[in-house]
Amino acid sequence: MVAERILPTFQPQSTEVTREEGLMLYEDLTLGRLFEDKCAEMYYRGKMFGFVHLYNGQEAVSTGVIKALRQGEDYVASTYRDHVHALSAGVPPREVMAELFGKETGCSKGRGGSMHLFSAPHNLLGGYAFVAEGIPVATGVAFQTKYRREALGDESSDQVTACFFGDGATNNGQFFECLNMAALWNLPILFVVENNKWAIGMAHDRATSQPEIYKKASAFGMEGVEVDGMDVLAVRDAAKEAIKRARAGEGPTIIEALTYRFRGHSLADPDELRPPEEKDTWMARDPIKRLAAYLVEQNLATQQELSDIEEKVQKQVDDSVEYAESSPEPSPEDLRRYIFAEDE
Ligand SMILES: Cc1ncc(C[n+]2csc(CCOP(=O)(O)OP(=O)(O)O)c2C)c(N)n1
Ligand SMILES: [Mg+2]
Repeated sequence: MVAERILPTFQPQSTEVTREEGLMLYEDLTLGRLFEDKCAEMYYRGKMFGFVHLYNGQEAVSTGVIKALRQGEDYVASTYRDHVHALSAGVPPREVMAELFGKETGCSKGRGGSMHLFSAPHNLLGGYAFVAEGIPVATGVAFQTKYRREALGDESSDQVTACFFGDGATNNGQFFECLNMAALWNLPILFVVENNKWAIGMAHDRATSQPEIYKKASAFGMEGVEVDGMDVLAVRDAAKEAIKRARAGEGPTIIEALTYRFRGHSLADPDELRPPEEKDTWMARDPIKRLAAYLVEQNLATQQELSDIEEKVQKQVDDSVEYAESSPEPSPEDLRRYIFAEDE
């Protein structure tokens, strides 16, 4: 078997983590995991329709990047694997679950479903079903921030956009076009590649001429970094650097986070193609267990405090299901509503 591409252990001493931050990160990671586990349960009980792509295993990327942003001010663009990005961005679990159930109270009014979570109040620019589809949208948003600041003289326009997508998306033309424009105009954007080694059943190394995606940045004169995507502190550290650079007008960054999904591509995927040894290697690197061990070892939290967080989050997730179940379906009279922006 080919050796796994794994980075040296990140040294958390190089970064500052307070107890408060550590607990906040732990809570967000746990919310992502328990929410997705509940989705699997609800999907198999027939409560959700269409494709549902879970994020288990990749939580450190969402938490590490989004929790380093200014919540509700900076922008987040996602993919079809979007539930956890939405949660990290602050969309209430109730609204996300209701959306997955196709209910009127969902963040996209039940019209979007799993792959199309959207929330204007949280600057969540959406989940996108087409691979790489969010990249030009995010690039446009980063452009408007810069345009407002430089052309319209709005000093308060200093938002940063974080654009998430997979390894498979980096073989799509939109990725290269947007890198070119983002570098050319020094846009305040983070291109966060979640390299989970697979695009459905296609192994990344078989699909691309240069598997180290962060190196593609150099062709555009852009910063590119690789980071251990199973370590939330490492991701947070890389994200903070890139955000600082973007906010200071010093341009975009590619962050290639090396990660792994613990479940199949979607809940309809029997997941028979990935080698068991590969799965074992990555599951042993669970980002949640890793942060828990660090917090306890550093005396930043006790095991009991972490269990209390899990219990609190589980209640929130259970509550989101009750909310979704008891919410109304969209009314047939509203079939044509929300197609245009003026339909608030
Ligand atoms: C433009 C386009 N081509 C093909 C597909 C079918 N498709 C859906 S997900 C996917 C794999 C994408 O893999 P990656 O970008 O690595 O993201 P991951 O699923 O691993 O998060 C493909 C090919 C699609 N949705 N859109
Ligand atoms: Mg992938």
